[in-house]
Amino acid sequence: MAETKTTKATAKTSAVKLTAAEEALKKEIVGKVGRHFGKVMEEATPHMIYTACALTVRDQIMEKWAKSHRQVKEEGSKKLYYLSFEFLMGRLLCTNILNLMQTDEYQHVLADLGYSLSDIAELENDAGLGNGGLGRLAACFIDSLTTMDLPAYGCTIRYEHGLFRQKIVEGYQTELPDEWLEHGNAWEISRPEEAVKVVFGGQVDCEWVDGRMVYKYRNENTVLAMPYDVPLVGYDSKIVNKLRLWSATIPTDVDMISYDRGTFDKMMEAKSLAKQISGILYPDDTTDDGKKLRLRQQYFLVSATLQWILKEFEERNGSDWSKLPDKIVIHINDTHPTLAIPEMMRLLMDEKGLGWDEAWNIVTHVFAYTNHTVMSEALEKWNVHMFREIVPRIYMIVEEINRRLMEQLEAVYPGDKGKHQWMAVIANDQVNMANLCLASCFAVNGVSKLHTEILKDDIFRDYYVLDKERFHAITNGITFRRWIANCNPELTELIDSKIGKGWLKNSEKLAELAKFAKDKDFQKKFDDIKKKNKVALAAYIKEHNGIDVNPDSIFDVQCKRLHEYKRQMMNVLHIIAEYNRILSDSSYADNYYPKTYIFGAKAAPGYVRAKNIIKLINSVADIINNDARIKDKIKVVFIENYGVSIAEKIIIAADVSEQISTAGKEASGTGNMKFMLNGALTIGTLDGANVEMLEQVGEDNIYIFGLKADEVAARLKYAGNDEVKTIYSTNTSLRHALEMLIDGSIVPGNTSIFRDLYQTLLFGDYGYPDTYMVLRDFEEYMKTQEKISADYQNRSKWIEMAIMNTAMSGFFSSDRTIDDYNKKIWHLTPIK
Ligand code: 26V
Repeated sequence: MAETKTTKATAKTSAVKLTAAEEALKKEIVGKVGRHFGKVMEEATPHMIYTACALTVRDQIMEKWAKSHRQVKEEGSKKLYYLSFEFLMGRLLCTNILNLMQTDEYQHVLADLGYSLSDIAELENDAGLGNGGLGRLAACFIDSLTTMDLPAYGCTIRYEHGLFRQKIVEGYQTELPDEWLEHGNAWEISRPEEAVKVVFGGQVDCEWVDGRMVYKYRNENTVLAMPYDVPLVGYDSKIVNKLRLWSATIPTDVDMISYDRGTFDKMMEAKSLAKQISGILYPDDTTDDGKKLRLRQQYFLVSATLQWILKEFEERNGSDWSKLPDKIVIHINDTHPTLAIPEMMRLLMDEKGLGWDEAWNIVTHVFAYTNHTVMSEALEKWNVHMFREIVPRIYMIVEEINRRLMEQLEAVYPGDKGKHQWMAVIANDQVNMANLCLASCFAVNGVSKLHTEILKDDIFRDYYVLDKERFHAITNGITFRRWIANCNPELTELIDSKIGKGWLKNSEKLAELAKFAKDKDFQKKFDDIKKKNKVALAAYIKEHNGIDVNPDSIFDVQCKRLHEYKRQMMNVLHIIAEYNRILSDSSYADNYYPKTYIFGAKAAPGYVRAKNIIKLINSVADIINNDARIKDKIKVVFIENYGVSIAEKIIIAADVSEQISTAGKEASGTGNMKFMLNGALTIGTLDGANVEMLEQVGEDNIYIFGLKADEVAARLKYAGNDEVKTIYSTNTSLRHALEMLIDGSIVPGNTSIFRDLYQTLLFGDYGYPDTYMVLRDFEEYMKTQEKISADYQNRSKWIEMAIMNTAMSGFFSSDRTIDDYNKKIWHLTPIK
């Protein structure tokens, strides 16, 4: 539910005289309220006003759409299909209005009607169809593709419930369903005429018919994939692209009346299957049923999308399938949509009549794959028996892909069974999805320089050695339209006033801001905006957490998924250590500059330890925030239900951005870029895109600490317990903080609640302690934090550094990322 559901219309305060165009827009909005809801303005609820506004925006997009559609067709443009299980779009009203360049108009008209655009926009539920970085990246990409006039479609599932809504109850995360569709979705258009059938399970019989193998299904289950299209406009651009959301339902070509009992039961089964398939994002996969559901979701998305892609191609280009790689490119966003590869083989062979070699030659020139994580638990593998049960025909194809791959590997590495197994698509009774991508895609990429090096040197090394050319390093980016123009309009205006407006589309131009970094007048304006954003966040915290925070304190923020490798744990241990020192060392206390530590994080529902870390953060917050001896010098705040919209409020108010993952583990990070763009200083390890942030901004403007990726790897290979033992015995403040986890001082009297956290740091899960180097990096982290506190007090210097961060963040625009993908992989042409 949107956070400010209770928002009432604000009084008619800031009305200005409307222009003729604005009067026309006002009439449109009033007309929509009447026609859509049968209400006059006086009776309309703010929700109705929101929907009316959204519909006027949609009308404008639809007009552009028809034209853009015609043009793409006439130009015969190559198209990108970006397949992703996650699209974390957030709210669309303000970004669409911004992209249509009509923010002022809507603001004026709504003010005239007695509302504020920002209040109305808050009523939209976030489209939270994603979990983390990979999903938000997909959303940034589609904005950049559209802004750059490149023809592209995002494809995903229209989950009835997106990622769970997080509610903190007594410090613990609880998960509630995300009801994002409760008021409908004003942006989508259903396309029942384009629905397709997707077939699961059953048995497959092979028959020779007219000299050709035909595959027939028995006892299969069929669901209908219903598409919903969300048209998307770019910033000041011509093309209209779309996000296609597939929803599962039951086929309608069945005659309910004549159903006998068996058929009826089967239909009810299909109905329940359909409901589950587009029910929720990431069902719990700790059970077999959960795993099966995920696999069905994967096949559902790719089968529906591929049928649509081939139909579109055929309508435009006829059935010369060899032209497919010239006309389309399909991007696989992490391994979740990998079944698209065998599904295309199936469609080309079984439905279009191509032979294996012909089909394989096409398929291996159409798909590109991005890896987004090196964490082994996220590298998908499916049990062969389950796979065969859910998608029997696809399994036959995967088996054949593997058989041919093994023949090739035997030719290259004769007798090297170990290597064959490691590279196999099917091994140890499992289907290895990353290897299926590596065996089939014409391009493979990592999402930062360091991450790509790790793919090449380590996890995908054997495939890299065989064909180096197809590996690319493409550093992630963020769309500046959402992550500064939309969420930080005052800073955007200030930048415009200095360097003109072009930088929102031509991000390298931001560097021109560097020459104002020392300018006192500019510094003051820059800092005033940060302060205003901090005051607004403090008000949000007061309203939602009931905690008073001091806007003059350092806002130190760590907002991201909760995972041990991201090391929220190190941050908390450091807070405990600071707290202890304030209590025990009066000169430290007197000189301590006030800090507000802000966290936001969702933990995967089955990740018990991550959820325990959330409880720890909240418990530490309770202790410190309520300890009068601390005199409000430290405040700890956990912001509930972190997602795109709340991120927009937090990031613009941050002074310090925590990017402290264990080096080598964070593929890129994109939050880091959002903070940098909005003038926060990073405290971070040499991990993911932090490495490139350092390159851009220079070492004087970023706080780097900790072990490097190769040092971490060396420790994970060889080191024993000695290092950890030494740290434990010599670093007293760390030891004291660790002991507090188990001595009952954090949740008074409870000595067991955080024992697992203590245990894993000091002794490890398999006898190997401190897997994520929390203890090894602690000392340097603490010293770096001390330096930050000192530097922050030199206001002019700090603001200069903050400005330099904004100025040097141009490289991290997703427009640059998309340009890289396009030059290296996709080769699309902008529409004329
Ligand atoms: C993790 C989980 C855990 C909970 C259950 C569902 C689920 C599904 C997928 C994953 C893998 C996470 C993939 C991901 O989001 N990776 C992030 O991708 C970003 C964009 O490239 C990158 O900046 C981040 O470093 C990387 O963690």
